[in-house]
Amino acid sequence: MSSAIQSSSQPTLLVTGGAGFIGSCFVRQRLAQDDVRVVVLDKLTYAGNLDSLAPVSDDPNFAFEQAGIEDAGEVRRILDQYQPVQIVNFAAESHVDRSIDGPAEFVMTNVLGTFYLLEEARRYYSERSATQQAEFRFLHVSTDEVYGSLGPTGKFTEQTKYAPNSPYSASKASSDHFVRAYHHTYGLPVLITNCSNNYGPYQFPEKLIPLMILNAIAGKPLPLYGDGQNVRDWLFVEDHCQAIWRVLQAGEIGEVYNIGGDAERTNLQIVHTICDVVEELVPNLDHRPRELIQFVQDRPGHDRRYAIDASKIQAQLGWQPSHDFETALRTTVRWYLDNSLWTQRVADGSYAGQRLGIGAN
Ligand code: NAD
Ligand code: TDX
Repeated sequence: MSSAIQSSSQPTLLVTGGAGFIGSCFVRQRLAQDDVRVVVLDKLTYAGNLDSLAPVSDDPNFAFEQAGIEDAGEVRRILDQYQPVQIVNFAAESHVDRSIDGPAEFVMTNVLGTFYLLEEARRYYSERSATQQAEFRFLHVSTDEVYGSLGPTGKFTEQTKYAPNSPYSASKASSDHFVRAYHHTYGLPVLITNCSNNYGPYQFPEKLIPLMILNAIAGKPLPLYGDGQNVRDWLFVEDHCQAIWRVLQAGEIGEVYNIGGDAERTNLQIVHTICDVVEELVPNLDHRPRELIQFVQDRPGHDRRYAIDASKIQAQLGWQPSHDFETALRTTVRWYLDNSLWTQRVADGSYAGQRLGIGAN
């Protein structure tokens, strides 16, 4: 699927991890809404799927390159070949439970991979003209999990000190620090976004919401870790991608922006809502989804609560989420009902819905 984009005056974005859940949404959104060209650089791990880019695969403004961000030679070739004006780094190992079972991959991609990508971005930037340098941005997509766990009150702000608790969040925290350092030390024009939990179409079904949707439809157990009272702050993936685009266009170089949708829910509330929506949307179910809920062994080091204070991006960049949680969750359930082929194709490898994160594999 590698193809050369024809030269033109349209700006080219390099999107790493663009075959994953959030990255593919960003790519589909940009090609639908903006006059840009997009090159996706993705290693196609278990979480990366070209099926998620199928809606844009014939778009002449789209190109795909299979490579790892840690592969400096390939990154260099791709930068030199496509000459992007900006880089958005979504590429990462993203699942907390997998980071408990096997942290090494998280260090390799999230820490070392980001480092090599930054090195190549620094070289590329240094070879740009002054006009190109003025436009260049390296936007690093990160997570609220770097801030650790909250008690019953309070929210994460951009000033909250880093306190990562899982190998995943420690690796993301490390990558954030490298990105920051490349700005302060080398003058690379970087931006960092820290977002709360995303949900929506095309999410790999190891994560809470798609796993529960698919199991509720199939009549399989709905495993809630611990007491089900852990809280996450949920944001529809399309709102996250619009926020990233806004930061890329108007964010102040070197700044951090927290992104969140003000939609705190306990995991039990989420699963109850999913059960009720599935029951409503699927006629003639032969089971009651709520009866499938099982409380299972807790995740080791399970963060209790996340909540984002998004007032900075709202006040300074005018971004607001445009989807409310219950409506967008329904849209998501409907999408999984209508796209069972996507689910079969992405999960036909080693992952078949089994419990991860307790060394049971
Ligand atoms: P995902 O796991 O669905 O996708 C990750 C993508 O990165 C996949 O396409 C995969 O093939 C690719 N990839 C993995 N290792 C790579 C490597 N070494 N080189 C190149 N590509 C590689 O993840 P996601 O949920 O879309 O998350 C995207 C980014 O957003 C991540 O950086 C994650 O930390 C961050 N984030 C995610 C959430 C969330 O709720 N999912 C919330 C906040 C931030
Ligand atoms: O089967 C499950 N049962 C369960 O109770 C799963 C998969 C999860 N959970 C709980 C654990 C969490 O409290 O649900 C909550 C959400 O779990 P995940 O979907 O694994 O997400 P989380 O650990 O919160 O991390 C997510 O949000 C931040 C993404 O995976 C990260 O990439 C992102 O940075």
